[in-house]
Amino acid sequence: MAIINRVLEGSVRVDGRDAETVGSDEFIHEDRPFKKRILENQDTFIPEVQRYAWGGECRVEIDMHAWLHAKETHDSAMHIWGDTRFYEGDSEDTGELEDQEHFDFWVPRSVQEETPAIVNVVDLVHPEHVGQDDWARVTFALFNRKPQDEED
Ligand SMILES: [Ca+2]
Ligand SMILES: [Ca+2]
Ligand SMILES: [Ca+2]
Repeated sequence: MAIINRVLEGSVRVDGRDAETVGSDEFIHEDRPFKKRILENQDTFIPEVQRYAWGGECRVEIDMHAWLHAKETHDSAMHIWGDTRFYEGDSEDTGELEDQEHFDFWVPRSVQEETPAIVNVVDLVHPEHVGQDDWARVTFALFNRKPQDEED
């Protein structure tokens, strides 16, 4: 039996602010591309989009899963879900969890080249002092494409 698969492709971007009481705030604007073959009816963990750190004190972690549904029942739509976590502490490796949000959305088959990406936004915030919030925004921009033969 042929193995059915599609390619989940696009980017996961993190924008955020590390607020400072002394000196300027520090920002992240990091857009990471990725491309992953997803097999039908199989939980696929996507580790490429996991960790974004900045400013010496802030970090966002993303755990992301994909499930490709059958063409017959769901027209090969992908279900994407996972968790985002926002840490702020005395280093970028801190264990101080300030906020977390679950995400859960679908990426239908991108039928043509010009089909726009499916965009899903997750906001995280660490209310520190008035007007001095640390925050992060995770933006998923994804396509569900047919694999090309040359891909592995
Ligand atoms: Ca800070
Ligand atoms: Ca800092
Ligand atoms: Ca903290």
